[in-house]
Amino acid sequence: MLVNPTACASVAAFPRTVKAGGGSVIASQMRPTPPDSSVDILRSNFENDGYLYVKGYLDRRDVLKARQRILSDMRGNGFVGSHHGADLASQADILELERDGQGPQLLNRQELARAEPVLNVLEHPKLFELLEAVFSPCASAGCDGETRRKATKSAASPLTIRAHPYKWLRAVPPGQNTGPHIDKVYFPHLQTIWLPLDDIQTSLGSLLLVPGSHTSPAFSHLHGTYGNSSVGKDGTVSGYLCADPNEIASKFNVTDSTALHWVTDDMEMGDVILVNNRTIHCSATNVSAPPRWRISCDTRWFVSESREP
Ligand SMILES: O=C(O)CCC(=O)C(=O)O
Repeated sequence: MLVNPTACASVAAFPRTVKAGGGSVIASQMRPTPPDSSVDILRSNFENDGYLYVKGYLDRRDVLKARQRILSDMRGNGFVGSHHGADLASQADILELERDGQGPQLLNRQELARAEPVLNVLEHPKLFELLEAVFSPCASAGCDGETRRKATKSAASPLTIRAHPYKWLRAVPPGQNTGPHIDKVYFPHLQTIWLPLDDIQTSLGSLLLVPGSHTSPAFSHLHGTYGNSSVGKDGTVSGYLCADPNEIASKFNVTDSTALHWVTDDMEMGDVILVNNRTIHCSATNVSAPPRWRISCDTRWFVSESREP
């Protein structure tokens, strides 16, 4: 299928109507946490909001290298047009949605996820540091960044942090999104870090979250039913709360309408989002014009207290 790029749509202010699966939500802007924040701020924002959105945490140039590698692979396979010459990093207009009935299937391209410039981002040392800051028992007790960095590198670190070898690398075409869910039903013992591998405006399919939904009593029925189920093995198949996020309230007895409040942002390469595994989230539908692939990766992490014999 050939697609002709046209002019870019203008970007609306927040709160903004964002399409998500079978419905739309009004979304406010996510609370950003600056990358140089103290451990206490990182930790308290994550605990209060159920997510941590650290703007510009990774070097954008590193993310661009990863993106370039992915796009040149997609171009080689005919999924990305060649009319942008070498400037692959800034454009990913869709040339063809399918070849021989298949899309790029990046979830099945683990060797691409492990290509050097890509893995450099997906397992960047700073991601280990962020997890250490948020989950280390030392974090709240005035442990400064330098002490934490040393602890992370030394055998004295109280935490064991390992990246899950599987990478949920996605090229999402127009019309698609991931439905509302919490990660606990797929991965009860893992943490998620979502990484935009493009500048992902809401119209391209940014992440949408419900802040506070990990602890709010408004969602106790949801957590006590759906949240205690095990709906999928690897997160690549459904297990969604519903197709339309607006059905969550009636389906899960959420009577406090203020609790179901969505946030999102126009995300940029280098931003990272740590998501509590009880926080309700989904991705916005890709409604990009001109149509483009949304390229991102959800990475999962084992974080546990070290139990040395
Ligand atoms: O990127 C997406 O479409 C969904 C990501 C997600 O839901 C997750 O990382 O848990």
